[in-house]
Parts: sequence; structure tokens; C-alpha cells
Amino acid sequence: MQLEKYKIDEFNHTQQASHNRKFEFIAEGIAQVEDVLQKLVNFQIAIPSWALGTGATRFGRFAGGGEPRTIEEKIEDVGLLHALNRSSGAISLHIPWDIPQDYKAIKTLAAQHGLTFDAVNSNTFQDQPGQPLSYKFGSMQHVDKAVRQQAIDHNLEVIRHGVELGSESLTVWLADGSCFPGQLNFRKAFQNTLESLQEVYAALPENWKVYVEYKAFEPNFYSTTIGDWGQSLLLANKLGAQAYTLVDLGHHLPNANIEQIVSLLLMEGKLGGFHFNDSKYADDDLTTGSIKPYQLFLIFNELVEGMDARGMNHATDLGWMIDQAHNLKDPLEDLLQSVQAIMIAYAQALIVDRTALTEAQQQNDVARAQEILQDAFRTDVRPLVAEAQLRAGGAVNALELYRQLKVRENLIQERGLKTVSTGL
Ligand code: AFD
Ligand code: MN
Ligand code: MN
Repeated sequence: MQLEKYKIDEFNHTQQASHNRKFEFIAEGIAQVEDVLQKLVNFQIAIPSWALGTGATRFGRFAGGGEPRTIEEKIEDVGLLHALNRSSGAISLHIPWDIPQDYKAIKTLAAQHGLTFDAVNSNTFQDQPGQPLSYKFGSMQHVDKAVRQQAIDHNLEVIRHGVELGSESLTVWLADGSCFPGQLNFRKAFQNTLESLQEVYAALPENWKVYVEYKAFEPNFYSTTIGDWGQSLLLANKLGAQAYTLVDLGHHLPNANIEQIVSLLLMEGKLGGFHFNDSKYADDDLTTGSIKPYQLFLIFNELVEGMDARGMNHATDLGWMIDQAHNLKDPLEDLLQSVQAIMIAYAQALIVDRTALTEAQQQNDVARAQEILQDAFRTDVRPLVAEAQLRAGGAVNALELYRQLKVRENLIQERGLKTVSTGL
């Protein structure tokens, strides 16, 4: 489906007066509003290819219709999102779900939509048809060197695809672990994983990063070999300067203080990237900001503070990605909501009065410190985000326009009702 620019302009026109009123009201109270707006314009959140189809649970899958069937259609879907919000200018591919056939054509298509290729992801958590050895008992941790080698070779292949497309990072998430006590020698499993990752690391192009993702549990329920940020950081440190820890918001045990984890990883220069989602219990893959928006803000507060302390570029020095695929909503509506929630949390973090907060901290003024944070969190920054997206050529309200233009109905007409996207 083609989204003509004039339709966005027409829509914005009908909303302009009301938007201006709201924007002027908030802009008045914000110091350096132009700087904040520019940061919001620059900030881009990558969309994973597997979030474009309806997610499944192990109990079933309820396809939504019009789902993208090919890598080209996935790029088109992310292109639609980006045309609407101008904040999702990258796509993250998962191999072998998205093996590109014609690199040049794929790159041209992405460029036409203003998209770049974010991290490429490897998959050693499933057995693929025709694959000689099984990952049932793990991949990089496996007791059999031949299985480990197969996992290493797969990662090298993923890097090769990424290089062709202009991607500059590899994300490794391993399902490796154990379901029962006694099943694994923890030390050997970790050592095997390290040695396997070292071989992958050795093949990284100079300008590339590798992100080591951790996850507390699932699909293994007794131990996960890279189960928390400590284990990931240990690996990243041993691997070298191009290796980083990746934080996925859904991969912690309940009540973990993720903002503190983020702060210390940034301090160590070892925070590489982010996977956004929200959850009530664990890796629920729910819409970012739908359950714990205050936590999301607190995380962004640490991100902004920590990145500024190291003189980092907010938009480009970390990998920002959504990682979610749930089973009820239209995936594109869900992604529009998620991007908006991230932009809102980022904007709120940008308007925190940092000088006052440092003062309050120095004086052990606990109540004031809390007030300063909550003052930013309780500010309705939506007009600020909308202004940035308008200036970048997007819609003043992407979700509303998506519905007005009947995008999903159009996609169903083009692609059919019974389409199934690759992914989990
Ligand atoms: C699963 C994992 C992890 C990973 C993603 C893509 O839990 O979050 O990033 O698959 O491999 O959701
Ligand atoms: Mn993830
Ligand atoms: Mn996950």
C-alpha cells in the first residue's frame, strides 16, 4: 500500500489549530525547547521483522489478516509506520526467517522507504528443516563441539547477510540452559558459550558490534546460561571492545531494578542496545508502556543522564529496538503505540531538571528529588512529540490517521486474509 504524502498533510491540516494550542502551552514551560525537539526528531526506533505478524502463544495463534509474507512486504510495513510517525526508520532482520535473495533490490526498497538495517539476529533456538544437528540441548553451550560449530557457522552466515545490507551489529540471544538440576555443568556450559562467541567475535567486521542478550528463564526453566546482566557483562568483557550487553525489558525476574542495571552498564561503557516491550510477569511481549510507563520513564531518565555523562549521541550510540509480538492487536497499531510510548518516555527524560536533581541528591532531599522526577513524568509531553514528528514530515497522530486511511483493510485486500508471517 502506498501512503501518499498529501494524505498526511491533509490530515495534519485538520488538526493543526488544536495541535498548535497544545504545543505552545507546553513549549512555554520548557527550557531549550528547540534542542529537545531536535533530539526527538533524530531519535529512531528499529522495528523487528517478527513483530509485524501476530504473535502466538503455545496455546494457539490467531492470525490477523494482511500480514507480510516476504521480506519485501515486511519492509513495506515498516515503511508505512515510518511514513506515519517518522520515528521508526530502521528494520531488524532475523535469519533464517528473513533471508534476503537480492541484496541490491532489498537495499533499494528499504532506501525508498527511508529505512536502514539495524542489528541482524541469529536463530539457534529452533531447528530448521534439513539442519544436520539439533539444538534441543542447546547451541553454543552444547556438550558436542559439532553442534557448537553449527551454531557458530550460522552466526557467521548472519554477519555476511548483514554486511551485504549495511547492518552494523549482530544480536545473539541464546535459549541455552537447562530444565532440571544436574542436567548441565554450569561452568562448562558457560565456557563453551564463551569459546563459541569468541569465534563469532573474531569474524566481526571492524565497524561492527555484537550484542549479547540475556534472559532470566524460558524456554529453559531451571537455568539459563546467559541468564542475567552479570553473565552477559562477563562475556562482553571477555570478548572485547566490540562486545556489549543488550537489555531486553522483558528478560528480568519480577521487580528487578532495570534502571539501576542500565545506569551501571552505561558507566562501564558496556550497554550496547535495548529491546523494548512491557510485561506484567516476565517475557510477556506486551506493548511498551502499556503496563509500567513510570518504569519506562525511569529507565530513560538513567539513559539520558548516563549518555550525557559520557558525551554520547542519544540517537546513534546505542541500538534502540522494539522486541514484542503478542497475539491480540493489529501488529502495526501495536507498534505505533509502542513507538509513541518510547518517544514520550524519552521526551519526559529530556525535560527533567538535572541541575535541581543533582542539588536535591547532594542535600539528601529525598522528597524534592522525587518531585523533580514526577514533575517531568506527569507533564503531558504528547504535543512535544507530535511537533517533532510533524516537523519530520509525519502525522500529528499516527494511529488516528492509520485508522482513517484503513491501512489494515487495504493490506488485507492486497495480501489476503489468511497470510502468515514468519516468526514465533
Ligand atoms: C525472543 C527472545 C529474545 C530475542 C528474540 C529474537 O526472548 O527477546 O531477542 O526472541 O531472537 O523473544
Ligand atoms: Mn529480545
Ligand atoms: Mn524476549
